[in-house]
Amino acid sequence: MKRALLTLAVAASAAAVPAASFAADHADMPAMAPIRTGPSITYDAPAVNRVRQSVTSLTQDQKDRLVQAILLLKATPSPWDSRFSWYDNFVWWHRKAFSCEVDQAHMRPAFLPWHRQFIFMFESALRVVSHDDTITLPYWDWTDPAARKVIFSNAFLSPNGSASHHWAVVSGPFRAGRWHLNVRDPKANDPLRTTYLSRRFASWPKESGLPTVAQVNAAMAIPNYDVAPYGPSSNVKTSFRNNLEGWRGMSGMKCTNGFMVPVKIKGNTQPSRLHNAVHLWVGGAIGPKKAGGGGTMDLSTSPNDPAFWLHHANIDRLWSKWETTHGERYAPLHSSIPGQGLNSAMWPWRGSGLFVSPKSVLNISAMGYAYEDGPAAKG
Ligand SMILES: [Cu+2]
Repeated sequence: MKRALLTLAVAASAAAVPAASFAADHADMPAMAPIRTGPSITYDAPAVNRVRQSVTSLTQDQKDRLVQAILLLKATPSPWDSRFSWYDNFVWWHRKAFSCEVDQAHMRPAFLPWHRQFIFMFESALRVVSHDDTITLPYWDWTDPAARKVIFSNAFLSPNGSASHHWAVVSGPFRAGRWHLNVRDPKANDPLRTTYLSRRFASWPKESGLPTVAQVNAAMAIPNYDVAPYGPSSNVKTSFRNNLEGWRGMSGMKCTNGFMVPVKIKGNTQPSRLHNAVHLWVGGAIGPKKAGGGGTMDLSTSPNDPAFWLHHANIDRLWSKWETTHGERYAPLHSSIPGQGLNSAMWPWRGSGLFVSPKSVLNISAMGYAYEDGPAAKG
């Protein structure tokens, strides 16, 4: 039965491959439908502090409750946008953040604050749908091989994709037939447009694998939050943000097929690092190479892979450790690019009834959460 469902999914995606224009690609979702004013849940500091744990310190019961909450969020309508489930609304925001008209969450200074708010709201949503205030997002310390084994197992977020099933994930809670990708990338980014989760670990030939302790330490030692030109070409020896985000050998960015993409310096073959390297390690190389051909974690819709949240919890943890060492510093103070200045409103939360700027998320203790290996949140 499982096999039959999977075959259907593969056949459907193969049938969808014939050429379509960019406009047709984007016709799957309205371009910029207004997001309705937010739900009656608040994201103020809760009475009970949230402590985010390493995946290696979770009990099986905690893992089970997190998985159940994720599945429930996937089945609950979004309070902001009637086109989506609550889970899929997050995937859509992440995809839209890459579009040329929004262009706020990646390759720029707001990368860290934008994702801090993004995963905080996701964590809040899990707690709301499950009526379980003990749920917090665990983090994935990629330098610990034991963490990887915990995450990618049938007992938690499902294993690697299957070579004999087009790298579809075929077992565990997020297997094909049970976990369906509704919001997908446009075909220009994702020629396969599969409706199942795909992973092919460590398969990009020129990438270097999961981050090392030395790479993490080198990023953490940089005292400047970010430096001009505040993009993917910011010097990784002096820009903490760009070092941690993981761009290497880029000259800038440009709008291609409606999405902002980095531009490589000619002849540069430096592998991605840290944040970017982890996305590429999980998703891997799957589809036709010339079109990009990435697995789920490689795409603008990467939150379709539930490992996304654990990966970004670790990015957020490293940023908060950096803040403990170097202070709550952010740059630039002002920017003509939307969402990038210290006090700029970030998309899309203003449309959801929330004013969120980089400054408003600099202090995780004020937001009401902490990491188990960091300073405790103020009560
Ligand atoms: Cu992202």
